[in-house]
Amino acid sequence: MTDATAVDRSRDLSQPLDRLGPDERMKDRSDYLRGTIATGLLDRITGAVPSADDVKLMKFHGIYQQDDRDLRDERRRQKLEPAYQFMIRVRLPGGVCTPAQWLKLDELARAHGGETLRITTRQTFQFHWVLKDSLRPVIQGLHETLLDTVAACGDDSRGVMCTVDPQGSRFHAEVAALAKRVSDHVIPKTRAYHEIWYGSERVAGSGPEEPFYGRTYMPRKFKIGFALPPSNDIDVYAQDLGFIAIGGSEGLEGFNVVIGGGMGRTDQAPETYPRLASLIGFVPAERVIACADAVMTVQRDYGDRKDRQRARFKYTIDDKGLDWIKAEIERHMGTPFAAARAFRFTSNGDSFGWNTTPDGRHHRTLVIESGRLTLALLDALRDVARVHRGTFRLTANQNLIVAGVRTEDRPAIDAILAEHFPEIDAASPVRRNAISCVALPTCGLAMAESERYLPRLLDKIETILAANGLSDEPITVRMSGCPNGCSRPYIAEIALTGRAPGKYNLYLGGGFHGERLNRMVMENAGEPAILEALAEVLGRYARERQPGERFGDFTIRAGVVREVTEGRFFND
Ligand code: SRM
Ligand code: SF4
Repeated sequence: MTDATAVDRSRDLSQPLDRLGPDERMKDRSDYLRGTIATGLLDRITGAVPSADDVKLMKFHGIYQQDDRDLRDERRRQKLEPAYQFMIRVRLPGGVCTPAQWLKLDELARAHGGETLRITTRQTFQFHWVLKDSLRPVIQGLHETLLDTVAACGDDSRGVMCTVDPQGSRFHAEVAALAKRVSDHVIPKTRAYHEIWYGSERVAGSGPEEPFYGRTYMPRKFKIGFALPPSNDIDVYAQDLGFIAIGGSEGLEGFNVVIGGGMGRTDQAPETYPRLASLIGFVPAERVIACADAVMTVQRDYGDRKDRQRARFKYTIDDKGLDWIKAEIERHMGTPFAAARAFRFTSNGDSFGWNTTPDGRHHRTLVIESGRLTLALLDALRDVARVHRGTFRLTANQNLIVAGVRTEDRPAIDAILAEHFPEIDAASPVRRNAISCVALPTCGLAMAESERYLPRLLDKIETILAANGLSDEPITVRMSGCPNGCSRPYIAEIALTGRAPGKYNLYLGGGFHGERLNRMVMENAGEPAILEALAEVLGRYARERQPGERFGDFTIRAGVVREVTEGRFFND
């Protein structure tokens, strides 16, 4: 495949200061993300990074400063500073790592990360509970196995996703390799990361330090994902830029392109809303990088640089108009999009248990509740990693595939899992299709519990399903601890987003394969009211559904919720 990069990446991209809000000006003066991070790390007086600007800049390096919210009140009473610690997010395009990398991640999590790892909804690992002094050891440890955290967060293109299950499509390997290439292509080029975390010397370079991003990077985070029909496991309509693989008899032909997806919204702020990505056309496979460049250029140059609440690409598209944006992308790409090709998604979930691909390799998908790798799971998976000769693949539903297993290795892996986790396959369909974000106690934005609460709520939902003969129904349930929607709740059939401790907004009517937004049916509700509402509508579903009808589709046909026909909705 030839690299057809159509966009001029060499011009100086610094933005006029009068166009910039406070965060933009901070990026502009950050010396390409260096700030004063290196000196702040040496400060022994506080467990935090002392400069507020550095806290923001560290996100571009994949690091979030947090504090243990369970301890906040007590520490305040004791007049102590908050229990500062850091979250570190690994860059893992397409969610694939080797057993050697797994063993290093495991070792670092045990030594510095509270003996736990977290699989995220964008197919990577997060360390939590990392103390300031451990930041460099973790990042240098990752480097030993060629892993890093560059641009895992921040106003850049982060975490390129790719359908993870190799069994669904014969183009899987090709598309996964392309996703990796796009990820490598779009990461920032500044050497700040190497200097701060690896201790490299600063050397004067020739040419601009950040040829694409300039000094102010993107206006906001930018998310790219590759989906391989019939699986929409990565929720391509939630991406700023999504590529939907289209194959023909000759092989991979190219990709339908969707733009402007996003979940985040703010309560009581109707100018913010979730939006499904819009389909704008088709590009041949060899134009994918040129297309990504062109789309990112348009958002870089026209995205809102004053109001961060309205700076995501979805708002740029709605403010400028989809046709205008598409024409502008085509202008930068140098070629028009072809007409979109036909495709069909059937699910955005994972397929569990053992599956075998035509190459004779076996793939075992494990349910990992909320993606939380507890110490017991780490123990089991460390044993698996010691005998495994394939890869580990993280799914966008926070599950794990032990992939590419040779026939002769299967019994050993089965034996390890049976010994540590005899019930690892026992999760009900609704549990297998459930996602919850991290929320409390680490997330600074959480308004309510999510990861720690969803399992208990699911127990009760399972009881309702069983009472209605629906135990085998794979209904999607997603919970987020605040409206930001890190579990992609606004496309689930049942969704809960936190408003206050114990209080959630309830949404119904999303599409089973992530193709339709849901709508809010209850606001600020507690568990009894939520369960009562679910019991009623699930009861109706059991009695009135048509053969094969999905729960989300039923809620619309039955008039429980009004269908969201556009790609976005204002909370009404
Ligand atoms: Fe997220 C912010 C966790 C996927 C939308 N997200 C955060 C922060 C970093 C809180 C913060 O800014 O201080 C959370 C850290 C919690 C913690 O303690 O770990 C956080 N987001 C997560 C993860 C770990 C959730 C999970 O349980 O897996 C996911 C990490 C993904 C990754 O590996 O990169 C995660 N976040 C998402 C997704 C889903 C996706 O991208 O497919 C979304 C919705 C899609 C989207 O971007 O629109 C999402 N996160 C947000 C937002 C709202 C953005 C917006 O446009 O309004 C925020 C808040 C913000 O950016 O201001 C946020
Ligand atoms: Fe935190 Fe809200 Fe994201 Fe949950 S949805 S991880 S509470 S920002």
